[in-house]
Parts: sequence; C-alpha cells; structure tokens
Amino acid sequence: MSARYQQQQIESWHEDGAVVVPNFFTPDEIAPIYDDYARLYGFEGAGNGNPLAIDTGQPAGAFHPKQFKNLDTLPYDGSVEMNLISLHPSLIQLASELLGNQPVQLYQSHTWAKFTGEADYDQPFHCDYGNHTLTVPGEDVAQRTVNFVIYLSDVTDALGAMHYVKKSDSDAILGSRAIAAPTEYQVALKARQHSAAAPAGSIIAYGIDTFHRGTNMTEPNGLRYTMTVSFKRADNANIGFHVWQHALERPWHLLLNHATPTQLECLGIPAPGNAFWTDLTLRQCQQRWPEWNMSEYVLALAGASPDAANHAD
Ligand SMILES: O=C(O)CCC(=O)C(=O)O
Ligand SMILES: [Fe+2]
Repeated sequence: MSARYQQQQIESWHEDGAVVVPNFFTPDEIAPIYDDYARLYGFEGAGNGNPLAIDTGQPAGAFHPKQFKNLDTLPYDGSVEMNLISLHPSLIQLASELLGNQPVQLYQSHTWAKFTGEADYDQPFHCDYGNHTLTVPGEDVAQRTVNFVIYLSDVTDALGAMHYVKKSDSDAILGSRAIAAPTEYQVALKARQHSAAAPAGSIIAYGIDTFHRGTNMTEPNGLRYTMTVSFKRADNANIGFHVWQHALERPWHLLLNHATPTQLECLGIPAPGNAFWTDLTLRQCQQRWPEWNMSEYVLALAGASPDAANHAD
C-alpha cells in the first residue's frame, strides 16, 4: 500500500465502481506536465470561451465528435515527466491491488484538453467497455479494468467534472449487472450522480462496468487538462485500446531511456530474467535503443543480482 491512497479507497472502488483519490500526485509532479499541456494545447482552444450548450432533446447530453478533440497517445511530445506519469509506481501498484495483486499492463494512455465553448461536453451515462473489449465486462473483477483520469488542472463542476453513479444505485435503477443505460433511465441516474470534482493532482479510478458521463464546461474561458490512463491484468488479452508497437515514429526514447524494468513490463516488455532475453536479443535491442540502460536485463541473464553489480568494482 502506498501512502498516496488508503485501504478505504480500495474498498470504495470495489463497492461503488469508482473512487476519487484527492491529491494523489503532488503539485511538483504535476507542474511540468501542466506546462507541456499549455505548450501542446494552449489556453484557449477553438471556442470563444463562452459555454456552448446543444439542445439534443435528450434528458442527459449526447456524444459529439467535437468532445474528442485535443487527444494524443503515449509516448508524448513532451517532458520525461509527462511520459512517465501513466506508469508512476504508485499508480501501477494501485491498479495491481484493485485487480487482485497481479501483474498489470497499461493498455490506454491519452491526453485530453477540454475548453469551454469548444464543445458541449455533456454526455449520457454509459460504461466504457464498448471500445475497450469486443466482448463485455467480465463478471470477475480481475478480468475487468482500472481506468484512471489524472487531473493536471483543477477540475470543478463548472470545468466539466466527470459524474458517476455508485453500483448500488445503478443496480437499483437498471437492475444488477446492467451495462447499458437506455434514455428513459437517464433522469433517474442523474438524480443519484456523484461529482468527481477535485483539485489538480487528484485522480478518479473507475472500471469498464461503471456508469459515468462527461459534463459540460460552463466557466467562461475555462480549461480542463486531464490524462486517461487504463490498466488491465497482464494476462488479459480480452481488453485493449492502443497498440504501442504501432507508433514507431513517436518518441519512445523518452520512456525507454528513463523507465524502470517494472514500468516497461507494463508496456509488454519482458522483465529481466524472462526467457526472451538471450545474449542475442539483448545485444540487438541495445543496438536498436543505444541509450536504454539495459544493465538489469544483462545482470539477470548473467545470474547476478543488481547489488552484486553495484559492488563489482
Ligand atoms: O472526460 C470525462 O469526464 C468523461 C468522458 C467519458 O466518459 C467518455 O468520453 O467516455
Ligand atoms: Fe466514458
């Protein structure tokens, strides 16, 4: 257990399907990443800074393509800090604890910058499994996901805080194990919604079977900088979103040259000591990424411990 979260919050996630962990990251950890967002996305966006509300005739918002602008995928054209925050050791540890203390993999990491007036961000209640699996959420929690939203700026209700409904409430309204919320139930869900508003540095953790929705931004000239970061158990091929290997042109060195083997394992890179690592694969991989410090992999193959290496000379 990391000091960044409490046992009570683990229990809330299991019981309610979502939990806000205030100030999970420190202001110092967030500051360089906020600067990256400001450089990449600016402060104003495409709107005129005044709230935009679209009358859909629906009781609770709709999905619009404009809600999904200003998204980018790991690895980012930013600082090392920006690239490593999705793989922060305490985030990995929390995801692993929530999924039964098993090894986990990062299967989603994207930025999202929202600006007042650029879209009407109000959405209906939904679960996210639709584009995270070709099946449905597993019955066993370990087969589902942990989905984090990291707040790089303050997220208030006027700045589009996500809203969610606790499991006991969605079960009561929709029936247990419901995974879709028909229009006629949206008002009842809204009546039980909770806001995930929290200061910069906070996170919300939820799951692919949790009913939630984006809400509109109403603060004039407001901005909301967040990162969406999702984990699954490492042995769960039923879940996916990005294919890391596909993005070869992106700045992978920002991760490879700075991440620990445990962090890299969350991207599917075999751990030191894994049978994948042979003299040949180590040599070729080092040639491919000359700045990657592969000493732990080399030592594991040689049967030595990192301690032995530190004292070798
Ligand atoms: O950004 C948010 O607050 C939630 C958005 C959301 O739930 C979605 O687009 O699936
Ligand atoms: Fe969602």
